[in-house]
Amino acid sequence: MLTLYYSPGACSLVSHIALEEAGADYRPERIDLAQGEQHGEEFLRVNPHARVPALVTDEGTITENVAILNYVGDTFEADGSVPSDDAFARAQCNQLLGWFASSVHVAFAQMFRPVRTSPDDAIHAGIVEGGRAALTSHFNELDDLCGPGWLVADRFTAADSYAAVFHRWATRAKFDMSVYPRWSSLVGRVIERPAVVRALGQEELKPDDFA
Ligand SMILES: N[C@@H](CCC(=O)N[C@@H](CS)C(=O)NCC(=O)O)C(=O)O
Repeated sequence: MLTLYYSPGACSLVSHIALEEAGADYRPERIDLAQGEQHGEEFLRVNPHARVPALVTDEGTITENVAILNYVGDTFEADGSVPSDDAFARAQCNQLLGWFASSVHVAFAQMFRPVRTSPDDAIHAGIVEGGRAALTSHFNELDDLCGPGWLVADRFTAADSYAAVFHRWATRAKFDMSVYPRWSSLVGRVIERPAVVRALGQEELKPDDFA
């Protein structure tokens, strides 16, 4: 039995969708980030980095979305995670996940939480502005990568659901999403998948949030 620690709408939604796509037997365990539950003793025993997602398996705990998604891909060989049957598709997917986790996600954090870059309030506006500028460049690149199908080898992978999570965050951060029609249409295809609808339901999120 697996346990997924997640927070509604956080990057953990990507792992949540992967488990639903795989038909895995797992228990979703909600962590309230706004209430600081990630810093509580109980959760720090699960993930000392105080972050979701974390996946508890019979063999031990896996943290970091990219590691969880590779584990789910290898274990279940289903759509929605990382391809396990094609070395090039696997590399393409991990290439996108690596970029998303190490650059795009980090630019969102810079914009949402400038205090983590510097405790000096006086320079927060500049840090936020830098995050927004980096995101604008990432978004343009992402929109260019989107075609009529999926991001990787015409199969639904975690790269597509990660792109949908970013789309929701960007919408909430009041970016003008009308300038990213290809990315928006990819998100439309992601959110109509039955497994995605189930994961959103468990997190009490509405598909409209992604529009
Ligand atoms: N590198 C980690 C980042 C995980 C992460 O930053 N998760 C956020 C939610 S999207 C979190 O738990 N934030 C809690 C906090 O910042 O206190 C991964 O890719 O899994």
